Amino acid sequence: MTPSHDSLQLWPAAVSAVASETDLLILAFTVLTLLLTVPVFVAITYFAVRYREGSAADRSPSGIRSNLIEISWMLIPFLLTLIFFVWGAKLFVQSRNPPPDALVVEAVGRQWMWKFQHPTGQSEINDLHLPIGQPIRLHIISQDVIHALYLPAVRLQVAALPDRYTDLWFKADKTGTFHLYCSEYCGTDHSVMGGEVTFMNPGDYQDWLTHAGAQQGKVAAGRALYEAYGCAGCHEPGSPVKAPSLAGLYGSEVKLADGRTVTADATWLREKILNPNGDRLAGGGKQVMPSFAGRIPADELGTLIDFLKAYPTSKAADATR
Ligand code: HEC
Ligand SMILES: [Cu+2]
Repeated sequence: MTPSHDSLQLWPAAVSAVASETDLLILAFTVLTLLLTVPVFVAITYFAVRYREGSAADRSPSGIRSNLIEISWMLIPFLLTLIFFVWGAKLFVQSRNPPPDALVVEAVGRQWMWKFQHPTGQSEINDLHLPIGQPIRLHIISQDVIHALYLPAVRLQVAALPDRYTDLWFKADKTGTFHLYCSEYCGTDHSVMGGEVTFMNPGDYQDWLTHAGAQQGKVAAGRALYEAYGCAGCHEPGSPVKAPSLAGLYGSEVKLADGRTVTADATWLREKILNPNGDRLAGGGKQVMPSFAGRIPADELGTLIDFLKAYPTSKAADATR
């Protein structure tokens, strides 16, 4: 499923016709640049050696004066490079004009995660599942600073701006899982702001929407929130903060500092996350957990708690990432 993170890919896989055409454009332009520059450097080297000081070369004027030569050496390379201008402009204009029948997926960038919402309502965090053989339009906005959504497999990237929508559209025709990045430096955790885009056959996509998209995708989304909101930084074993592990917490009995014992159900968890200074734990150390009231939208808090419910089976949650 996962693309190989460890191998160095100089030329990433291309999954759309536009991506292949972009590669061809780059290759052809590289070849043209070489054709125009290599002869110049060869001539410089040749003449530098031939007419070096003290060489016995013939230095009398050649007598050749030709307007045809002068005009053609300027005009031909100019026209050749112009072909690439037109070709590049065509691809650019095409990339700005999504077809009206495209499937619209909402994308929201935020420090430091991507949230995607499918037209049928399912949403996912950092990962994106899409069908092939159909135009897809990502309708993108940012909730805070400027980010940029970059999908190397379709050779496209576009800025995610806080004050206006931007679009990115493509039609993939190969299945597979590829990287997805934020390509605009946006703060401390910019480097982890990304995930994977999975292109699937339309049937598998429908399947994903009804099953994974609704259930296990939710746990994976909750896990992404658990990391994005910094919970993992304190609560995972090995963190410098002595915060209790949250694995297996759901449904267990929690002893409080005031002597009461409560069950860690959804309501209590919600309250503890929004107001960590209430219901202090028995034997707890310094209370350093920040309040998340007003910071986590209600739907995301629900997703986070879904993840905590599934946390005893955290291996399964990891597998969905
Ligand atoms: C800066 C470190 C820090 C961060 C970030 C943090 N926590 Fe905590 N958390 C703590 C500490 C410390 C406690 C123990 C509080 C106490 O003693 O009452 C705690 C307690 C809890 C508890 C109660 C645990 C128990 O065993 O009953 C829950 C649930 C919890 N945190 C969830 C979260 C979630 C969800 C997030 C992210 C949205 C989060 N925490 C972020 C430090 C942190
Ligand atoms: Cu970013």
